[in-house]
Amino acid sequence: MRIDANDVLIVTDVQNDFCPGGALAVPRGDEVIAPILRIAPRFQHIVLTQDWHPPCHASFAASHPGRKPFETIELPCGPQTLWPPHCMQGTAGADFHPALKLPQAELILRKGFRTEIDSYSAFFENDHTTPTGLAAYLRERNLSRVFLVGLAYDYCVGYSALDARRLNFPAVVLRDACRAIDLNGSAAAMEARFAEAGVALIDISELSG
Ligand code: VGL
Ligand code: ZN
Repeated sequence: MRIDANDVLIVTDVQNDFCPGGALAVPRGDEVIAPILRIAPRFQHIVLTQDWHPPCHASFAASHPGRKPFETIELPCGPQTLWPPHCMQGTAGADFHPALKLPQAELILRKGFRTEIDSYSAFFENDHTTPTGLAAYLRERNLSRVFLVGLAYDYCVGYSALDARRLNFPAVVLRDACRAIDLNGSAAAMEARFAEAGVALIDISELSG
């Protein structure tokens, strides 16, 4: 697959809290950094996303007395998996991993900043209707195809890819530049949804140009 001038690389949530030693460490999460740095120079446009929660965020188990991390509860906008507090605004855990050196990135898109609602996708909050502004940004800049990498494969990368397709952007997930949380089969479930939605799933070795 050839990379062209209207393609954008969306680097999802490569933050300290999602890497080993972090508050919500994705197994081997830091292993995405080397492949991301290897392919980044081939893209003319890069967007970074940053999970960015206020202190008592609705996705934190600690915000729901008696609840534990990795349980699911019902919120007004639907089911919500509860997480350990992570990526709190202004903390070291919310910083990008120090090895993720991508100064050429053109946009840092923060998400999950409203207390009452989570946002896995870079395009919509978890009500699936409140836009983050990313679709309008991409359209206005004529960035028409999205390539997705980062953390976590089965949550923020995955939901961003599905929403990209819903908005009619061709979407390509670079599988070996992602790592999954894999909670109750979530990685396999997301892959089934990729197939249904027309998300292309390739390894970075399949990129050319
Ligand atoms: C994510 C769970 C909670 C992610 C963010 O980046 O995939 N997962 N917040
Ligand atoms: Zn989060």
